[in-house]
Amino acid sequence: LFAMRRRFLETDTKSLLQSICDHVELRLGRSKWSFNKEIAYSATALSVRDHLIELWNDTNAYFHEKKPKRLYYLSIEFLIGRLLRSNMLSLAIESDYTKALSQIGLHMEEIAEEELDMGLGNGGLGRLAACFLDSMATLRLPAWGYGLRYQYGMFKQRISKEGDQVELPDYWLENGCPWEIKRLDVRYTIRFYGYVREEKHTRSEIRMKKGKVLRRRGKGKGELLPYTEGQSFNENEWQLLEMEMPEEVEVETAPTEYFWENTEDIYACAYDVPIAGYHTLNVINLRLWQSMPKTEFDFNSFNRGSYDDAMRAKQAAETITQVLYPNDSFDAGKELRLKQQYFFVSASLQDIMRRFRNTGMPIQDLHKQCVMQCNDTHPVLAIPELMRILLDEEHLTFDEAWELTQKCFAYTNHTVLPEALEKWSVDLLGRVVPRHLQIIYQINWLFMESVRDRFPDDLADLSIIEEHPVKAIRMANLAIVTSIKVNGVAALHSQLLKTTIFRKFFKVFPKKFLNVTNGVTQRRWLLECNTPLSQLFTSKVGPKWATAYKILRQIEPHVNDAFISQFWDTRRIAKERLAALIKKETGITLNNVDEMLFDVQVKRIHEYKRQSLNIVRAIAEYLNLRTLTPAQIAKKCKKMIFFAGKAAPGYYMAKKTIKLINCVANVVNNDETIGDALKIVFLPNYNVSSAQVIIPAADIHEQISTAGYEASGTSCMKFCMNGGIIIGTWDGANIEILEEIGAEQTYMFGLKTEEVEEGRRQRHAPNFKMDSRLEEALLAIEGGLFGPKDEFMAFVDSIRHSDHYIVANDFPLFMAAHEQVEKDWLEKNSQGVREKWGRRAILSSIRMDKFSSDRSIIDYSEKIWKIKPCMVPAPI
Ligand code: DL6
Repeated sequence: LFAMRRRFLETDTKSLLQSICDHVELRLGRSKWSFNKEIAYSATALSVRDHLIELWNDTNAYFHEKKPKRLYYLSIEFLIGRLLRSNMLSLAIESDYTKALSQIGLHMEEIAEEELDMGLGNGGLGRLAACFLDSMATLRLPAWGYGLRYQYGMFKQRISKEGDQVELPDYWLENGCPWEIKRLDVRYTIRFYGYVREEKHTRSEIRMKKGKVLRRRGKGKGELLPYTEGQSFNENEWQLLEMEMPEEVEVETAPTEYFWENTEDIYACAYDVPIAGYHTLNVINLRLWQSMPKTEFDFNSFNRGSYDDAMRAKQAAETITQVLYPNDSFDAGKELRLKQQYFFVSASLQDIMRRFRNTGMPIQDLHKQCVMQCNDTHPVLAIPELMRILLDEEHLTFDEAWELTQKCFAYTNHTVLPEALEKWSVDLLGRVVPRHLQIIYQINWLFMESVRDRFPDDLADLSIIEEHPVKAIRMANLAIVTSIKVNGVAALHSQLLKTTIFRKFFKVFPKKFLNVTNGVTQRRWLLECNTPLSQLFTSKVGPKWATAYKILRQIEPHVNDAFISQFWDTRRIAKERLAALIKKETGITLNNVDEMLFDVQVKRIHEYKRQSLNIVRAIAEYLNLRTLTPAQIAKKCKKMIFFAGKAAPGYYMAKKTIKLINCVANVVNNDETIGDALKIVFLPNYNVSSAQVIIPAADIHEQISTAGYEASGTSCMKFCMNGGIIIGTWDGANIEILEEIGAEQTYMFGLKTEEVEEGRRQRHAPNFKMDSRLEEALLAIEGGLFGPKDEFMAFVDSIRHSDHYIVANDFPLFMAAHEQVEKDWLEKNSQGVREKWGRRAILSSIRMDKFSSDRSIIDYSEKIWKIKPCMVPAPI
């Protein structure tokens, strides 16, 4: 069908050139006779977008007609990266455009480099969301993504001369974004603050009611007095009677109505980004919301000449989606962050409800038409927002609304770190969205009633409201109570949810919890980022693995010497590409990359991810090299230890770790006595685009978090797909990767999750002996070898004293694993080829089918969303 549809697209060179030049001239207003690469990129992207829009419209129309149950993926972050090449690959038009551009002297690779990353996410869950959209479109699922259009994405990271991280704003819209379509016709009012006015609908009625009265005996006989239970009276004077008496009562004529009033209102405006499925006609939508003022400015102030005042409200409205919060754990108490979250869910739900109402189906069928997946707790205000809509707009009773809402949401947890579990103070939430606070209280009351008898001892932990130290709403509790299903993102993580942070909920809802192991799209993370390796694979088993990863397993019988040599050729290309990037960004030269082991750790800088362990290991290796003779050094394995990643701007220890890495690199790279035996590189500004260059070049990759702390990890999957050998702890998805690719393809080390507590105890026992190489590394830092020791005191202390992440326990095991790595790297066959290593790298890659996001999305669809593909047919 795709091939059929392709015939309708004009992709001959002449048409493509015409289209590009038209965009240069008519859309971008430049001369088609002379334009720079930036304009060439924009025009090419707009031309590709023309193809997309056609398919995107067809897809939307088809979904509208067929009315399938739809999945809405709610994520406050989407870390998309670049789109030009991935869209061209999906539409199978890359070679056509490459040819067309070459006719006017332009190289596709250079043009593609002009694209600024769409960096609307921090890392983990945002990049996962982007991979998931790719798979949803490719699997032809009736799904949409909803997110925020931050004007400033993830900050740009620079490294100062002193080695510190410097954060610069990322204005990714600098040259406009050709992929998005501004939808002037789609906008909603979003309300904040104000108060809730209750309107009770009652009338007074006189009703006869049986009651007790006192009637006087004797003198004044017959006088009546009301009697209250237990009241004493003189029985000689009064007689107690039961009789029918009139009573004035308030009768409810209609349910109480709640009016959220005196609110501050702004608009949410939609920007749509078409997401192409791979070789299919389905193109789905990512709808991003941007905040706008409802009135451009305050005329009264303007007329009075107070221009600042006139603009204030406009600026306040625009601030909401101005900038992405650069934290991957929770931003406690930030009012603007709460407003972002509510803005996001309110706009998305209004849009979803409008679409649902257009189907004409009764509101009771809402769950048959839509299911919403909350990517972490950031979108969980969608729950009280849907309740508000059902109660205050659809006029359902609370019970009806609650029953329906519980059928519409599912929740994914991405971390067991307690500091990342969102809580909003009742004060703040009640001020920003007062109606929602009322609803949350009522939900909690119903929930508490339902568990009070069965779990009397657990009520305080189960409650959605936390009482101490301040009254706060626990967003994860609200999500779990409401959701159809709650999932973790790797087998170990899902198990830990049930046994640690959510164990009380697991007792209440044992069937709600399940695992869906993460995955990544092989289209971006192999096909697009590693053309030589992809072509090698395709040459053996054809191209279908791009949508059916399992096919790559058929390569196994072809893995002979010749194939392994070809694999190393692809690796050399990737390493040269990375070496060129390193040279450009840091000035560091890497020689003879073929011989050099590329040892890579890229991810957010975080104590639990233990870049600390890796840098003290690098120092230990350096100190050892300094004790060797030149002849001994010449025999050693040459290696580059490579780091990249951003630290949250307020995360002191993470920023010190970056500084230490840079300072160590500076000393090591300039030490002529060790020659090329060791290079240390910190590449600034890690993002999706640089990841696409780094990942294919890694010989080994470090996945070394403290066991039990990394929910899943996804870079481990991308590296393995590209034939990188994993060195890792028994954590997150590492464990499942080992099960799939075989232990021989991995270097696993370190304490297991269940050993960590005991490890900590031993670590702090008086007889704990720190490994002498670690001791020397710490002494070298303290002695000022890498710069003023005061700079790194906190870093050293964290390992010497608290060592919460058990660096000292795992250090000797890590060193031993690396000794084995070096030994294996030096092993070559009689033809001088790293045959064994090459075989292991290839097996790693071709056995990774479980970690394709296609598998993850199929799991979600079948186990949680209960949605089916809705494939757009070819035009007749
Ligand atoms: O599930 C995606 C990704 C996991 O692979 C990582 O292990 C996990 O750290 C990351 N978490 C986040 C932020 N967590 N919170 N909140 O991105 O999710």
